[in-house]
Amino acid sequence: MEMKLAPSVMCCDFINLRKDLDIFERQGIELLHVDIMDGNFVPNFTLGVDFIKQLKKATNIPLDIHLMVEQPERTLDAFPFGEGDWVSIHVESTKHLQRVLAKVKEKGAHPIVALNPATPLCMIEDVMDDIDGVLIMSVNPGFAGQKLVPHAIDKIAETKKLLAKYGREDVEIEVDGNVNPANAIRMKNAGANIFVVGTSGIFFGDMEANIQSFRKEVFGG
Ligand code: S6P
Ligand code: MG
Repeated sequence: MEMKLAPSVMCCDFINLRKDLDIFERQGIELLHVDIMDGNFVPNFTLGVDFIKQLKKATNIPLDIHLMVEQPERTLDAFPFGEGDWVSIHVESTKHLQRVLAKVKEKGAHPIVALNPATPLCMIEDVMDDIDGVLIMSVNPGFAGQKLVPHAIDKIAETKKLLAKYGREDVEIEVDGNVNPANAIRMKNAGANIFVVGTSGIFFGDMEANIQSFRKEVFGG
């Protein structure tokens, strides 16, 4: 499975966003992780529809849109995603999970089913045919800069097993929250291949050097 690095755009310097995007493009970043929060599903607000529209004009890097909103079926059509993009839908956010995941697929994007730390893995068993990815939250969503919920590592390993049980070894496993190199090595060994990196992974000091050393330390190249 291809290893993918997905910097969390909410951690960027918005006043100098072009500078960060240039670094991501130079470093061959695979996905841009875009956190959408509605102040309801999580107690915070972050990026929105207009921001994504501008981001799409500014870069060709595919987006990884993480929807932390109640009832995403009500607002999904407003988001300009398509071919090559990834969209995460939280199990806890909708009564109509299958329908929302299918809609993401219909729009040409890769559907990912996302789980909060306290949500059991069995909740995804009935949408196995509808997903290209599983997002295991390794912190409770809402804020950058939090500490790893340790159970997330075992949950990644359980996800890997569950996917194999359903013959879905092609489904990618993403992790989000406190993905520093040391945690990421454990996450990778457990089966993750998409790594959302924020304040603990790359957004400090020399970001470009941090991306390079993360790849080397965690991906081995
Ligand atoms: C959190 C959000 C994440 C953060 C990321 C930041 O609710 O979904 O994508 O931006 O966790 O990384 P870090 O290293 O600060 O935890
Ligand atoms: Mg996120």
